[in-house]
Amino acid sequence: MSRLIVISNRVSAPTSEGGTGAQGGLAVALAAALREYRGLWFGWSGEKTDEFTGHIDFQRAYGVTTATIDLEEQDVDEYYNGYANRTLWPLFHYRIDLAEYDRSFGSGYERVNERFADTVAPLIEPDDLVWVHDYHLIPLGAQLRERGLRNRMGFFLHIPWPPSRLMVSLPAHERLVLSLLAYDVIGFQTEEWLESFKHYVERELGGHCDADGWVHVGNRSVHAAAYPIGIDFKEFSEAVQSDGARAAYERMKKSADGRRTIIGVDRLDYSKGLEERFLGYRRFLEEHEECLGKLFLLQIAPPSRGEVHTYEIIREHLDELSGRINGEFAEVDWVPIRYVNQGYPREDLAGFYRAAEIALITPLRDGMNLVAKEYVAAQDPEDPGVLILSRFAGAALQLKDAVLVNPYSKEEISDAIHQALQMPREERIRRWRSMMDVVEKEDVVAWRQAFVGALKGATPQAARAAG
Ligand code: ADQ
Repeated sequence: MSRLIVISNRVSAPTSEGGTGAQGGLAVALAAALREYRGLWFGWSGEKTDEFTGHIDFQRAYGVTTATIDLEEQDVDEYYNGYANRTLWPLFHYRIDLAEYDRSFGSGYERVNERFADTVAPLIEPDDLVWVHDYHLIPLGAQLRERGLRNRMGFFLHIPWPPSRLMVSLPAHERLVLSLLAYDVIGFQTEEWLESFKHYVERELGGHCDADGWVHVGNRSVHAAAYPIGIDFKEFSEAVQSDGARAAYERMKKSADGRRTIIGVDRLDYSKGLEERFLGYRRFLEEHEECLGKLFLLQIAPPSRGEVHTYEIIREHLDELSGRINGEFAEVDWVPIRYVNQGYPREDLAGFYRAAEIALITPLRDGMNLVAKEYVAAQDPEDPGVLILSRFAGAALQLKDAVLVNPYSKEEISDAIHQALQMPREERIRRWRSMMDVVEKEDVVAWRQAFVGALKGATPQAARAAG
């Protein structure tokens, strides 16, 4: 049987056999796949070294082998903080106003992808399936092919694919997209991002896309499809039933003291629409004086990517805005926003979700958004809460019974909160059941099986067959 080689920017070694503790569902799902296929997970250790040596640190934990390399400071600055997070991340989230095009970022990105290719290539055997993850490693497949690898290779993009009109603002965009065609399978979160990709291929590369999901450019043919990622439903359901979750639920209910809770959980990132969310919530408070003192917004937002300046700015803005709103509306015994900048174990999150009558998840653009699915999975079937979800999150295409909003509109956010507060129990149950059905069936296990299945089944590229 083929082994599975997973390659991603960062590697998350399992911390237990099946469950996760603080780990995310993706790490658990990939670990399960690696156990099944006796595979290897390769990536950056997160550590810096004075000089890149190509030394690989192998570790084995709970049936999974991980292999990590350290990167030089300049690599981290140009590849990770630079091209990945200051160029591609904003561009792919439609924020060309924030995207920085610096030549050194582009060359650092190429260099680190080559370093990945040089170090991982000798570990790959001819029958192995190779699965590369996310925007940090787009050219890796092409670089592995240059080193003679003929394996089946797939790439999955966790974030949106931007419209062609935005994509062309990236210097050397053709080169980047052409490098993707070295893979056999390219996966996107939703049909929407897939459509944007196909549009680019037809318009900018002169390729054509057939009805069976094949994209043809020159003599290359690649299978491109949508594989919406889900949560690890089984693991998360167990977390919901755990003692930890129950304690977190009690803690929240006690501190809410009869007030209704609106919850938001996001990495502190401009794509998550936190500022717009706070403004929408403020509009609600202005329009519904009768609700003052009777509800609060619990926003959990741990800082991310602290070395990137834009993230310092958004943090300052949110500190200021939440302070201003609290100053405007708070009473001696009530604050409207509880703004918490830290991460929590998954069991705690599960309890917090269950204790909240409303989830307000309003990214301006999001590949999928797993928090929305976790919220649904954590609800009490007899008395579920209401999910308010941005129509610009990939998850909105699956969770059609959420209250969908335009996250840029204060009025829509305000109206949605009002609607959620008034929603009769029968309607909440009906909406929740239909969403729960999707969250349960289209979970992370189904996602990886679909992707790996496609990778196994993809006919080898014409280019390789010819070579
Ligand atoms: P993210 O942008 O990180 O992921 P998301 O899908 O919401 O967004 O996943 C976040 C994960 O982190 C969730 O599992 C959540 O529980 C956890 N998390 C967030 N805040 C936390 C906190 N304070 N404490 C503990 N855990 C916290 C990227 C893309 C998404 C895509 C995923 C998976 O941007 O669109 O859904 O990858 O493909």
